[in-house]
Amino acid sequence: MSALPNQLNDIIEHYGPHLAFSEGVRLATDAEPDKVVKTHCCFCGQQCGIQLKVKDNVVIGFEPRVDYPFNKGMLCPKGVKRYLQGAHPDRLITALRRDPASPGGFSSMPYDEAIARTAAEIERIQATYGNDAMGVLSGASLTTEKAYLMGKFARVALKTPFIDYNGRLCMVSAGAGNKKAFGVDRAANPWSDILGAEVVWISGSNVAECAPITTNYVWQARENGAKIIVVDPRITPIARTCDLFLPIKPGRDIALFNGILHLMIENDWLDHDFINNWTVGFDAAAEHVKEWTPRKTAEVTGITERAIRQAAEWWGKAKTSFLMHARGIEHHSHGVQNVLGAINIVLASGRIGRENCGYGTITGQGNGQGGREHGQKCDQLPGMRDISNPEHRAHIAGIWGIDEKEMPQAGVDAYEIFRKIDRGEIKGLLSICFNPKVSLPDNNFVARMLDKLEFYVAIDFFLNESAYHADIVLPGSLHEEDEGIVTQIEGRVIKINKAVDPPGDAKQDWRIIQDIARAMGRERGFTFNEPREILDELRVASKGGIADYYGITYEKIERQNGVFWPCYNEEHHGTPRLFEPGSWNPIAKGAGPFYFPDGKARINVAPYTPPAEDVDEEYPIMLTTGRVISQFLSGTQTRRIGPLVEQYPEPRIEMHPRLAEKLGIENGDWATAESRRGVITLRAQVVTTIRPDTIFIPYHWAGAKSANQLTISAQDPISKIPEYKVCAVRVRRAAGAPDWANEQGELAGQTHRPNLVG
Ligand SMILES: Nc1nc2c(c(=O)[nH]1)N[C@H]1C(S)=C(S)[C@@H](COP(=O)(O)OP(=O)(O)OC[C@H]3O[C@@H](n4cnc5c(=O)[nH]c(N)nc54)[C@H](O)[C@@H]3O)O[C@H]1N2
Ligand SMILES: Nc1nc2c(c(=O)[nH]1)N[C@H]1C(S)=C(S)[C@@H](COP(=O)(O)OP(=O)(O)OC[C@H]3O[C@@H](n4cnc5c(=O)[nH]c(N)nc54)[C@H](O)[C@@H]3O)O[C@H]1N2
Ligand code: SF4
Ligand SMILES: [Mo]
Repeated sequence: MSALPNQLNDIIEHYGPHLAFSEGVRLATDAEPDKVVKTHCCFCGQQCGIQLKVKDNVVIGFEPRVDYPFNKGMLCPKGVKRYLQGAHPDRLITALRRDPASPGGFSSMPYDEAIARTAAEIERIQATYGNDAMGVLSGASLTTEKAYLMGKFARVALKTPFIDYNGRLCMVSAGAGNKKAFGVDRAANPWSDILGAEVVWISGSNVAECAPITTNYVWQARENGAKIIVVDPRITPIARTCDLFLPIKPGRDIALFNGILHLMIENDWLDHDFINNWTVGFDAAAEHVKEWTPRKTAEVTGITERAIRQAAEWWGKAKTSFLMHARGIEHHSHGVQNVLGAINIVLASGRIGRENCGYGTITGQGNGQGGREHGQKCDQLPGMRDISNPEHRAHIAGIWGIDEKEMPQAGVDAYEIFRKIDRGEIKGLLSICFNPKVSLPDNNFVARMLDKLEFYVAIDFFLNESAYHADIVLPGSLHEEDEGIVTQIEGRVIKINKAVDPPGDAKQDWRIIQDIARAMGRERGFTFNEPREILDELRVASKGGIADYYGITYEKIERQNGVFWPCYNEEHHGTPRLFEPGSWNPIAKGAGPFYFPDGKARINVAPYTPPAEDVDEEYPIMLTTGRVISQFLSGTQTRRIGPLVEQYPEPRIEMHPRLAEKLGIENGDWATAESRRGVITLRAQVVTTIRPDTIFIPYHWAGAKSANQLTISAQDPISKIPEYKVCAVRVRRAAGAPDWANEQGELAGQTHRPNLVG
């Protein structure tokens, strides 16, 4: 039943040039599949193994995949329903051009014409304003091959320094902190090390909703006797089953880590041998945390002194432990300092680089790890190389076949690209796998900037809210329509396998990028015939770098069920646990386990600074933002999957009963939250699981329902991550229902035509 591509030609002929989307298709989910393809989930960084059932070139369902060791057949609700995207009526199957006369604002156009127009516009902009007038925004849901290609495309084909990616909103504080402390940016351990830890410390992660399979590791550890410590302004589902909950005030985590280190020192809960042999900087940090007495820590963090002492004692006395954190401590204007504070208490304990002793930052996007290693970051070249390092530049220029002098220098972060549009410095934008209009802070500004562009081309499989501002939209590929590698939460490189062909005129993303290069006459270096060829170049490019993939092949991944990088050569099996005593890496060259010339880790002084925008009389309440289990990121994908929409149909403002009472708001009432940047009216969800001085809004919706109307564009000075996790707002009971409650359509942030099948 319902072979989507077979119907496409008929549909295209029938609807003619106004066709924007594919026709709805009912999935016969109980049909006998033609084949079952082993691959991974398209959503979060855990990359659960999954098998897709395929019939007539359509994914019609899934089966558990029990042979993959990370999730052993388990999936969360998103993984279970992901297959409903492919046959969704909104799936882009032709190129689109902006057409105000068309009811949807766009009409379809032949793919080749769209490519020619894109190439001509890029050439016009670069001829008029210079190469630097083009910007590129890329994404960490792309495979590593594509991420690599995007970095190369920007620097070699477009010759612009201005490429950055949506991991800028996600993993960069973790990455910068890890590089400062360890010299390398990857989870230090396989997750199996969680199971035998005596203490599991979780800061700023809603594990059960955002890294659902990790919950299972934490619970198994608990069954093995581990004590679980959770630090969050909200009693999240994982916090409900923990042994010690620290209800921190948003934006104060560094104070807590400094307070814990203070108590570790005071009670001599330290591993002196490890500190002396394998770290640098302890004394300065010890001096700095002297002032972070339990009393001062309690005052700043809002956590009781007793709870702080208890956490320090459990952590300090443990023989084995695992500390993990996610965006709750990283999405801050001092996100890097928070991460350094977390790493300091790990290094002081000496519990890293051994079985059951570890540390990991919880990766967000599907390829949040691989997507941040091979050059789509503004200051980076493949293999986690540095674009400002002459040797690194020469190595990569050699592989790309260009003169090193031709290679652009470092660009700017994704938000700064928008400021450059504002200043008239960037005139043209190509985005792929990024929805800045929903996901960037203070997004009314972002929307205005998208309109200010002379030319904007977006590549996606759905018309996301940013692409509504585009001149040309090119129909890219869904996860199951292409193959390639991604690197998941533990640092394990795995393989995405192709299950179906892209429908209609949709193309694999890497083909689209190469088509644009060819149309500009800049195809040199962009003539790959398959992802495997891109990987082969990437392997050589990464060789000798920190993220060394040289020994990783599709075959080895298949054979070993994944390969942990670094993997130096064909014989090497990869490196599941980093920093083991006696281990070798290309920076220390045997001097020690950490990625610095002396082989030692860095303990950094991590000073506390308050959030960029603290509360005051005018805006007395803290707003923090994040996720719910059934929705994913900007919601482009999950707001189109009916069963997920039903699970949590619209954003709500979470508030404590005491705050609600003070404001005269009851559960389910319309409430208005207002910051210095924007205002939003949503229903109140009155819950006892949040601090009374803080409200929480999930951010997966667009338009009038978008939390990012309120958030602040303050950024961490080192990582440039936006401060999504705290800004100041005021809240009141709304006079009535907001306009959006009566409107339909994407611009109101509604999900249109959710696919209710399945
Ligand atoms: N269901 C679902 N899963 C996802 C995603 C999704 O969109 N939906 N996205 C994926 C991606 S890209 C990412 S980055 C991850 C994110 O995964 P998480 O970081 O776990 O998710 P968030 O909801 O952003 O924030 C985590 C927690 O931080 C808390 N928090 C807020 N402010 C602070 C603070 O100042 N200090 C501390 N200690 N905690 C604070 C919030 O209350 C929240 O519970 O999830 C991944 N998985
Ligand atoms: N207020 C607030 N804002 C936040 C956050 C928060 O906690 N609070 N979290 C931030 C974080 S951690 C993140 S990661 C960002 C996410 O930021 P976004 O870039 O908005 O993330 P997505 O929703 O994944 O949008 C990516 C787009 O890529 C498309 N896409 C997915 N896979 C592919 C592919 O393989 N090929 C192509 N061509 N397109 C693809 C999707 O359809 C979607 O339209 O949001 C950030 N914004
Ligand atoms: S936990 Fe993440 S990877 Fe696993 S099924 Fe859910 S969304 Fe997919
Ligand atoms: Mo993320």
